[in-house]
Amino acid sequence: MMDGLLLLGFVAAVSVGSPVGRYAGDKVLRLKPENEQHLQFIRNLARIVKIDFWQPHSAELVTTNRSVDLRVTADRASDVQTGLEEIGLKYDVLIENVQNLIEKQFDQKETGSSGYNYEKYHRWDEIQSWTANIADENPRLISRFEIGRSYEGRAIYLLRVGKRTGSVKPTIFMDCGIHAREWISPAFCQWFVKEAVKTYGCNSTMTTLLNKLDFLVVPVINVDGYVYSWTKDRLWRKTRSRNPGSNCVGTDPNRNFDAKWCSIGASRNPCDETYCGSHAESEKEVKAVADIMRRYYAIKAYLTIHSYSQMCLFPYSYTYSLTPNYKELNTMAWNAVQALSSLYGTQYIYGPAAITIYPSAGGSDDWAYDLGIKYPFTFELRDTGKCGFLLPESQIRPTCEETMLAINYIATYVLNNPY
Ligand code: 9B3
Ligand code: ZN
Ligand code: ZN
Ligand code: ZN
Repeated sequence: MMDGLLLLGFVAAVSVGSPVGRYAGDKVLRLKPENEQHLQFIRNLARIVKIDFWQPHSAELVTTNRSVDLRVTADRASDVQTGLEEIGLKYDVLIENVQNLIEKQFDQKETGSSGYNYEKYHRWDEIQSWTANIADENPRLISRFEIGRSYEGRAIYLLRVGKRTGSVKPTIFMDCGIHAREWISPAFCQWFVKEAVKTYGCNSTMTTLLNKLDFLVVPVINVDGYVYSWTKDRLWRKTRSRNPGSNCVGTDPNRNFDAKWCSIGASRNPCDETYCGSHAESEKEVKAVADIMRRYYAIKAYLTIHSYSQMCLFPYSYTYSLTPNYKELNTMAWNAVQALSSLYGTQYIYGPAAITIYPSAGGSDDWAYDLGIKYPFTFELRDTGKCGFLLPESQIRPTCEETMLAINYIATYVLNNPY
């Protein structure tokens, strides 16, 4: 049997048509390649059929003994499954029908007047008004700034959260929504700000943190992508900037930072999910965040929230080399995941990103570290693939509650270890 070639007969087709039902019948499979033949099969698949890698994010990063999550379109699913079975490539079906899972999340009705519902995913216009309202209602703790505009002209907001003391405080920068489809991420940034204002003055940890530190929170960096994930394509990852000479849209903002830009684990092809852009910081959204971080001297820790995989990652991604403070970062990550799991037992893995998830350049955490911020962490929140990016709203609360423990641990560490 000519393994891998049996799919050659397929016509590569990009799914077009209305957003409604775009993913009807699509499956997410978790493949477990064990040998070179299996890898070859997956690479061929990527070439011939339009498949969407969920983890890792591109075909080149596929290796043996590491599982690969990918979405196959409905029309190809059974052929792909047959192919996998023929070459003995073991797999699980993580999601039977992607569209069904998507629709569950769009169906929910607003709860109405009882205030903002932090246990739902929200559209950008709602999040935007939320940033204004929470700042207006908590003037002693929160100020809102517009740090730039997206490619399509939307404002990118930064909330400064912390008791005003009149002097510069050690600061923790946290961003959410770099990747459009990772909806739990903006939900977490909102949860964090809500918890801060709700528990300030009652909870002693939060009170100390907000008295002595400032948090700079960007609830959604990639606003255009986020809007697009609500209106056109729930599984959109990148920005929405146009690429001259190509019909493909968008750059991966987490490959666009100026950290050994595009040297590994990123693509020069605008049609790929990990396209690194035309140059470092080509994306206005990335530039806006990088400019703030360059200007703001007091940033001691950088936290960036993604999903999914349940991981706490730290630099480097662009090299297998360890940072000089590797031991300290590793201990912090260990403690952070301990704290997180203490609530519901959710297990996280942790370590330098290159070995823990995959090597890739242009990421925000590596860039922050090289800028001189000693404590940068990427969190990949729930789950481990059962729903992936389509994490149900019922998991927003537990995910955010447990993640708060990890963030509070890191913030307390930063407070107690000045530099
Ligand atoms: C990727 C990079 Cl480049 C980094 N420096 N840190 C974490 C990651 C993983 C995320 C990504 O952008 O692929 C997970 Se969605
Ligand atoms: Zn809403
Ligand atoms: Zn991400
Ligand atoms: Zn991710």
